[in-house]
Amino acid sequence: MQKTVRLTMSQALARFLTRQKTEIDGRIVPIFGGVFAIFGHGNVAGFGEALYQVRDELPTYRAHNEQGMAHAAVAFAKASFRRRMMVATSSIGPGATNMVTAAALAHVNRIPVLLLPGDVFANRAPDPVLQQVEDWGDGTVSANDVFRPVSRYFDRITRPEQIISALNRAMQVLTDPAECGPVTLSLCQDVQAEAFDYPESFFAERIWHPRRPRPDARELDTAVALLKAAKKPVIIAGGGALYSEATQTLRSFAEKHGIPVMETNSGKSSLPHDHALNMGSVGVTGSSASNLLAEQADVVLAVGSRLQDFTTGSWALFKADGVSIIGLNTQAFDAGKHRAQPLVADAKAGLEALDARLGDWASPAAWVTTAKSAKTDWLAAAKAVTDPTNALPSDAQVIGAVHRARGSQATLVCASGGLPGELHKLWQAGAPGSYHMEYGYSTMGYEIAGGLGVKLAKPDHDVIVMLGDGSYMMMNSEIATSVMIGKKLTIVVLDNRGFGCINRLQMATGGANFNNLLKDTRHEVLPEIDFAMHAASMGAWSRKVASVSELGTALDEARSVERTTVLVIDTDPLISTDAGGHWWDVAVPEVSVRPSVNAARKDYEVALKGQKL
Ligand SMILES: Cc1ncc(C[n+]2csc(CCOP(=O)(O)OP(=O)(O)O)c2C)c(N)n1
Ligand SMILES: [Mg+2]
Repeated sequence: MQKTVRLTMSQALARFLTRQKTEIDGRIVPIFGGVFAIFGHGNVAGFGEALYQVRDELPTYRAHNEQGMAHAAVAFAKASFRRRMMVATSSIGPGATNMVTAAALAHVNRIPVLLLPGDVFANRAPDPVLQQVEDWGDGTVSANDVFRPVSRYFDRITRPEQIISALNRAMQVLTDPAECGPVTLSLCQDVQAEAFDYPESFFAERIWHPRRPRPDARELDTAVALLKAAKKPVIIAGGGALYSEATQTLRSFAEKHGIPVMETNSGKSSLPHDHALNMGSVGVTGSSASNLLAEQADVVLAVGSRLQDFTTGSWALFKADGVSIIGLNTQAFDAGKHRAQPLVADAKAGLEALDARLGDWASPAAWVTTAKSAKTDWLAAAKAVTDPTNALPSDAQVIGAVHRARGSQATLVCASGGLPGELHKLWQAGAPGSYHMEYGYSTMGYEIAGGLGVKLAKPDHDVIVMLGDGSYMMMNSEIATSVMIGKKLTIVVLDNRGFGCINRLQMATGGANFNNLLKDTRHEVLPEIDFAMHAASMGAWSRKVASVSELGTALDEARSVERTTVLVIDTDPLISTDAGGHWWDVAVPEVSVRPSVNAARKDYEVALKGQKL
């Protein structure tokens, strides 16, 4: 007879979560770093009560917004290179659907997170329960079905014993480098409280090791042949290079074979900024060095990259005739994008296999010389835009000031607005993971909540969050959580009084200045938002500074403050860095009554000719 233990579904779920482990640097640690929870009738009595029972082994944190807490959970996993992760649980209805944006973010960025929204009664007795969305054409639909397209695995738990198979599947998905992403288990309220005789073996400790798939022999042959024939090879390092912890391997591979490396926004910090072969950012927000080489490259080895439009310059960046792309990726979907030559494998294992077969082969010495001189030119251009100023600063000048004050050791967090492009070009990243950019979904409102998740993952690191006024207004409530749980963030708010980057995009596509900067909106009163006072009201130490030199002083002062600090600086909404960069496909109207739109359309049609389909 199998030994069993009688528990509610919620108690079994909570106990199961505490028994899942992983190994980091030879130490066995819980794979779940904790649970973010906001309770309502859909989870307080069931899963909430069960979380209380395990609170010493699996800490529960109360946040202020379900979207924010789920962002924090995703950021925790990203900062842990997907080796550890978190859980986010909500009530039904609005609490649940508040997490959908975070699910999409995790889905796009391939980051594991376990979402446990409450759901309607499986027995349907009280229908419609408060907050139930009713579908009169389909009795099986609830609001939580919106998680389906943004979950890698979705399940609805309508019987207590279902979690035995559902949690096994959830763990497989969460820990698989190719599949991983958000898992949503939608927990019917009545079922959370139902008891079942669970086999004791279900709660046995389980240690999950990340899988490192090795390349297929034929794919490896093809990739080796392409590289050996290359005269101008480049490597694009994406997020997968970091998640695979392939950075040391990447470094020696690049050095030995003479291949310049360029980084996507997600892969930045794969090599330290001052490594001779690190050409910096690539693509739309690329350095002049990377983009010069990418335009000439005959073989592009993309390591762990989704090859999104910002990386490929909307597929107009690689200009050489017959250029080949090798897609080294654990996920076949990414490896074969745009008819790339797939090399389906873990980044580290794939680079090792390539290295073993390439032997002493190296690219022509002239190619590396070209790369090094292109980098020297770029560094001069980057210095010019980040040097101090006494005028109303640009984003680049603020970036310069933050870097001078805190250096490459800090972990920088950002996601949206004009900053991701500027930081991608200009931030000088140090150790792997010291640059945390969410630029797959580029979600306004991610930065502060994400910073909290990063700090939970890396409590000893100096976590700096940079964001615009628009993103701050969209979501700032987790400042209060960071103060409450003693996880210090240094937050720098760049106030250009509006959606600066979209205003610039609007101008570049011939549009009128309309509905982006606050002054260009329909208003009776022009808002004068005091961000420093707002942040102080949530318990943060805050300062409004008048210049980049004052910002430097305030950042020094903020170092010794124990709680979250918020520094606010006014910036110029019209300036972004012209140096480097590449065309980005943003569709311009084919007909318009505005001459400036017609002119932009003409340029657009010319640019489209450079796009390789
Ligand atoms: C949730 C969300 N809504 C809309 C957008 C589109 N969008 C991208 S940047 C931006 C403006 C950001 O303003 P701010 O944070 O002040 O940064 P700035 O552009 O001024 O640098 C908008 C509306 C987005 N990325 N995310
Ligand atoms: Mg702004």
